[in-house]
Amino acid sequence: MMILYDYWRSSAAYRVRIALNLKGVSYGQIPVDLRLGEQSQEVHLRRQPQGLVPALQINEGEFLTQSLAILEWLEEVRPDPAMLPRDTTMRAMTRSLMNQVAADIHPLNNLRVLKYLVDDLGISDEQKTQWYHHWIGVGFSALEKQLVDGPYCMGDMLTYADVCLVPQVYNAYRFDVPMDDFPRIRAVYDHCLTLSAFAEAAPEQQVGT
Ligand SMILES: N[C@@H](CCC(=O)N[C@@H](CS)C(=O)NCC(=O)O)C(=O)O
Repeated sequence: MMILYDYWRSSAAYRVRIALNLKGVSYGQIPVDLRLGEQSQEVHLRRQPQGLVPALQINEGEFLTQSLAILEWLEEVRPDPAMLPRDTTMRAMTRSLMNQVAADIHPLNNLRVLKYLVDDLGISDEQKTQWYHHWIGVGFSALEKQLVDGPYCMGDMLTYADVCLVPQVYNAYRFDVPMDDFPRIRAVYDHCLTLSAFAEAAPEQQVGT
């Protein structure tokens, strides 16, 4: 059985939990407590040399890292149900949305970045919140313009774009980002949470919360 090394509030791990559920893969979970710094311990660095979650153990001693790489791998080994459109243009557009969340929005607001801003550069908690809200606002404003009529990011088809978006929206709510200007994003989020694959992957449903 595959084992996901994750943390309940990690949005990168949340993406992988949703994808595993959608693909119908049963998996075990081992929490890596980011609050306690377990991600930087030697034992975890052997799984994920960057000191991040998630890491997915697919065989004894064999780990996959980087949530988008894991999503793509799952699509290859478990093509049904498809999480990327068949049409090559739509596929590229889906991957663009995935990358906007995972490569442009999320890294700026990751724990280690926020910690560095506070601990090393000495910004206040208020400035940290301002930073967080700013970069979510920039990213979501652009995303909002690209979403077509729902219920999903890509219209009728549930895709990995939704799998990436939902955890980021969860995080935005957690940090009290004003969401009034993003009705399409909110609609996708609300709809996805009605699906069991998303609901069961939610942070509050994980052990060690
Ligand atoms: N690009 C990576 C990002 C992984 C990542 O940043 N994980 C965060 C949690 S969402 C983490 O482990 N942070 C630990 C830290 O910042 O020390 C992926 O998609 O897997």
